Amino acid sequence: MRTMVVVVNVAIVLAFVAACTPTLGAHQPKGDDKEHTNSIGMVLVRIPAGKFTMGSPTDELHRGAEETQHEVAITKSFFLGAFEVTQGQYEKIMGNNPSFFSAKGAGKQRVAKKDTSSHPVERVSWNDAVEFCKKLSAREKKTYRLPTEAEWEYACRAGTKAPFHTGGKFNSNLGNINGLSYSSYGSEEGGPFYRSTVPVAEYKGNAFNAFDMHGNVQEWCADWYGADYYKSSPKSDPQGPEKGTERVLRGGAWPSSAKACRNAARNRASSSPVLNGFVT
Ligand SMILES: [Ca+2]
Repeated sequence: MRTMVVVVNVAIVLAFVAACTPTLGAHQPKGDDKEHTNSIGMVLVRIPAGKFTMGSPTDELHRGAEETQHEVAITKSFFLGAFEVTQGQYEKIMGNNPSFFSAKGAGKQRVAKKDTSSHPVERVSWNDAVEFCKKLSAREKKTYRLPTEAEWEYACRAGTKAPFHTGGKFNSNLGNINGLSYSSYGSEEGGPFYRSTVPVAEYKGNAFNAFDMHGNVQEWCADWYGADYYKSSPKSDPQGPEKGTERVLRGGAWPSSAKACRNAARNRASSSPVLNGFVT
């Protein structure tokens, strides 16, 4: 069997439920080696090697100074979890479900009578996410790891240079984010605000067939966070700073404004306490 590097999105944050279906929504399975389904039903999509401009242009609305644009090459294709890791998948591997929005979670009244097994797992620390990958690797006899920050942005953009993989506008009709009108980007359009996670893949995926890259729950990356790292990072397959105090989180979450969910938007948190910096 050939060696395959498999990258998995593991999500953090918290949630509350809305209308949910236990299916994988808009996802359409693909054949051949573009997609892999593992023994616990995780679908992984092949992200091709390529080059892209990481970071945001200086005229991008609401950009951060740490988003310095630079050219990056991803030299090897890899498999990325098409969906955020679900509560059901996490429990199968780790034997517990730490999610706020679950039948036994602190937010259980908010998900009463809901099956949250297809919601993304949350309240997962970076250390927990790494442990999940380790245990899953042993079970599947393939290497699972968190994506690097560069791999994450490359996969999220899926060829787009705009602020979002959907283009220049984003609001809660396009992903599970804060639905108040001031939270939209590129327009004043509001939308639904579920104040919770929703099942994975309820919204259209990007050109790589990756879902919920903007919103629902934030996703841990492997890298230490470095605000100035982009100014000196290697051009090929950057792995993040050698040292740091916080790990990278990407993509924003259900309570986020669209600006925090941009392709280039960078967030970070301590790797062990689960909820540093986050509120329910
Ligand atoms: Ca997400």
